[in-house]
Amino acid sequence: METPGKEEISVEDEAVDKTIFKDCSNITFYRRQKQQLSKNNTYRALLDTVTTGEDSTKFQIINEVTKIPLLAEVYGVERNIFRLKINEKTPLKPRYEVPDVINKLNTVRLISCSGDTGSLILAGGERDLKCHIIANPFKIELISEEEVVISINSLSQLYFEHLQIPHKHRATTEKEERVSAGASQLKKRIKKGKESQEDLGLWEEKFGNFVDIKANGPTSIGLDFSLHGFEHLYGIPQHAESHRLKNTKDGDAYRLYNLDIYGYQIYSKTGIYGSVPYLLAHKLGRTIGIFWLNASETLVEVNTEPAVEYTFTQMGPTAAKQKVRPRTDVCWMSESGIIDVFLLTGPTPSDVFKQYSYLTGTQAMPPLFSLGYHQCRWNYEDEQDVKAVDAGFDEHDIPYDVMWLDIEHTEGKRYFIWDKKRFPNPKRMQELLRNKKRKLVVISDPHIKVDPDYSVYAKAKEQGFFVKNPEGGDFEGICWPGLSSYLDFTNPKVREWYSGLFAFSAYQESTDILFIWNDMNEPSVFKGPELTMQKNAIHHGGWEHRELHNTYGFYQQMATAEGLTQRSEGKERPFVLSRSFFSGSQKYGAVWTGDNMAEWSYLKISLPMLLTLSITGISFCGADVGGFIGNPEAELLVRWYQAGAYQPFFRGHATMNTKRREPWLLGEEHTRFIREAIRERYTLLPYLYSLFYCAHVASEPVMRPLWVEFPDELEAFDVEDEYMLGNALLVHPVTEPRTTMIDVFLPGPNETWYDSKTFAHWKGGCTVKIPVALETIPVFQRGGSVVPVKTTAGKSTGWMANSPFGLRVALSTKGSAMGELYLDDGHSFQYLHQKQFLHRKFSFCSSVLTNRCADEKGHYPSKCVVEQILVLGFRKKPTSVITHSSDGKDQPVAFTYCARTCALSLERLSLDVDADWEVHVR
Ligand code: NBV
Repeated sequence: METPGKEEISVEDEAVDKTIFKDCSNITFYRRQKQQLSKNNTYRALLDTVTTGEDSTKFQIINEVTKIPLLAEVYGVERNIFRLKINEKTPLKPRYEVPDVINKLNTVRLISCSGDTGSLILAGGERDLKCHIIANPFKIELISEEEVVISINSLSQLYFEHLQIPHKHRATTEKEERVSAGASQLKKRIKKGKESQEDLGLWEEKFGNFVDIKANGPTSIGLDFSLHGFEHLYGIPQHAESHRLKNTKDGDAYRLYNLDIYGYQIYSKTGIYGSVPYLLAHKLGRTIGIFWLNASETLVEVNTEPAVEYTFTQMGPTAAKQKVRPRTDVCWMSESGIIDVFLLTGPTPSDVFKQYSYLTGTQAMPPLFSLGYHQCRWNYEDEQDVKAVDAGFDEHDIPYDVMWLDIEHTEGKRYFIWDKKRFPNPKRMQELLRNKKRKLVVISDPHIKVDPDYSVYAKAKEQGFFVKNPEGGDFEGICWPGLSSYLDFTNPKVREWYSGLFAFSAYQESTDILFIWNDMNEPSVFKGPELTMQKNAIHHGGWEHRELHNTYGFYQQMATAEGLTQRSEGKERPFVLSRSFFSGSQKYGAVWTGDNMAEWSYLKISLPMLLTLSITGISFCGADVGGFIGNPEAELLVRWYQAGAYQPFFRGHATMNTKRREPWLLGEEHTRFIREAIRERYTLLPYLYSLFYCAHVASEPVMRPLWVEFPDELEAFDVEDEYMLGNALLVHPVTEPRTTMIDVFLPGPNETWYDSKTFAHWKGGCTVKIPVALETIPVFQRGGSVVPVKTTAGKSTGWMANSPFGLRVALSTKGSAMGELYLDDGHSFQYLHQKQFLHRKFSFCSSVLTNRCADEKGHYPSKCVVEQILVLGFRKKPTSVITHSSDGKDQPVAFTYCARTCALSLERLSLDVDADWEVHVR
């Protein structure tokens, strides 16, 4: 088998070799900042340089030691967002500013009201928001309703390494002298601290056998933010860590550096696969966000000072008490670029979600099939294997939508070219799947085999489309195909060309049921430093890889999604799964949490990992069900399917050399439980699809931590072993072996919660003990909600288009409930361009359930009917139930009522889902 890379990195079922990856002590820009900042590091704002333009207010700030000025710009951005940019006033050459991530923004003119001498107040936005700039020492305070919410640089951690001319080319200028005065101070300090200049990596940095030669010298930046009253912070994926950010005081900072870490360690702050440099902070009454727009290696320190209460006894006969609010200090440090930071002022979680998606876009509306179950393995060996696995699902009556092919489907890891020995007739295989109304996803990695006879390589080479090495030749590294070059997706021309490779005419034997998976796009380079690309490789525009490393995968997914859209002339929605990601990746498809292990602890950590992705804009996320590495015991596999069934992206996957584990291979009983979990997923699809629509148009995450739905409830702020799917379902996956009882926290003292299977109900605001068997998935419906479902699961989503709906109505304490259904063709952009969609609203009030239009703009004729209605929490047995249609016809319907569970059930109804009607319960 032609996979030279595999022997070279260890693909054993063992965890990470730590010597390959850095921790903070090996990161020189971090060490430099720590050393320098421990000394006097004051900046002063020169308020006499203030100029106010249409878009922004500009002023200079000066370092008191080096006297080199920086230029600060403050922007008011629509939706109560502030943006602060700090760059060198006169850099030797432009510094990297992240392109292609931020949408076109409307700025809001800030009005300057004079502060006291030595300060300036800028006001703007719709609410009472002010930006207070204090000159000496330089500090900015963001004030809302007379209260300081965030202060910037109050800990004097502003740090800026100015571009310098390399020593060999130097002719000293005045500015140069000042820069070198700063540098020589640093050198003196280095000497004192017994660290050599080399160790601080100014122009060169060593790690293991790797040397990073820095043509631009040291370029790092940093800034601190104090969040007043906040002790709960979340965000900055991707780490295999708790949902709530931890203090980093005694350990490593959170690292944002996209890396391929096979079997990554859990409860670690090391960076894996993707980065979203954005965090949210929440306290009672307010949620805010900080988005640090930088694509170079980034570190984030978090330090919470808890609330304290001082008692002064010496002040008089009665003791005086003073409360000091908690505060969390966050320090962002990046290796390169400029300071470009957005402050999202909330005040509610949902405002912050909207503010962030205004900047970076919302979740793409996925094609419906992609919310079904995906069956993957490295690898399904050949066409026969695919056929057999596909048939296995039908034999065992388990729905599934998508078959996946990993790297072995290609000819020698030449993406876009089929291995004809294994897959002699890819079209025939796709036809088989199409006839079953199923899809195929194949992998396409960013490395391209160095082989002049491989047309993708030859064409890219000819056009200069590969990332370059510092000497000007094509960068070459080892990956699956052996020696490979890497497409430079940062170049728009490369993206355009790459997109074209997905055209049906270009991609031989591809059809419209084939979709794409981008893997290894951190990028993964087997013999590279930390298994990635050297930082001094050169991209389009002459930019070093270090400047944009964290966006490499983002660009590949962008180009792939564009390619899939274009091949249908803009008509069909793409589906692209990417391992690497950045802010804004949500616009291009789904992501997953990479190479996890088949262990209970990895099932458990998948919840906080997915919650963190979800609140940072990436709703379409999942973890490999079963765990990628190793062989899950049957119980773990069942539990993982049960959890995955209630998560946005639901794919079973396993690495090479693991035992086959298709859902029917672990004995009849386990097969039954997995079948039930997958079937439950399929019945829930109307609700899930509606949630994705809501993520797409209204920026609400699909999977939500409890604090998002219950922002006023302190007990909810730390919960990460359960979550809300939309606003109606609370899911508490079982993540421990041999569990017979679990504690479920049911939030909201004014809420009622219903067990979705037994219909037992509880008042919220307490923790309840729930007995669980292996078939139990603890899911609770919130009183006051209506969840639209399908009454049966089909073989795949394609078979369910016209199948009947059911409504699960769970009454609030007031006896009411509400819910929505979104429906469209499930695959095209007609919902957008032609408004071909149906958006209905169901409400139950005063014993009447109504179906009404929620958005008059949409039209989509549906043949579907609502066949079943279940009302939970209906206190007394009705005497009659009558349906009332819009043409005035009344019809009595049969019902059953269970007095023990207070469940009213209406069956065999035939109410058009797209029409107005009422159901009267008397
Ligand atoms: O393409 C092979 C695998 C893939 O199955 C997995 O999902 C990715 O995360 N890929 C990594 C490369 C090899 C990992 C050892």
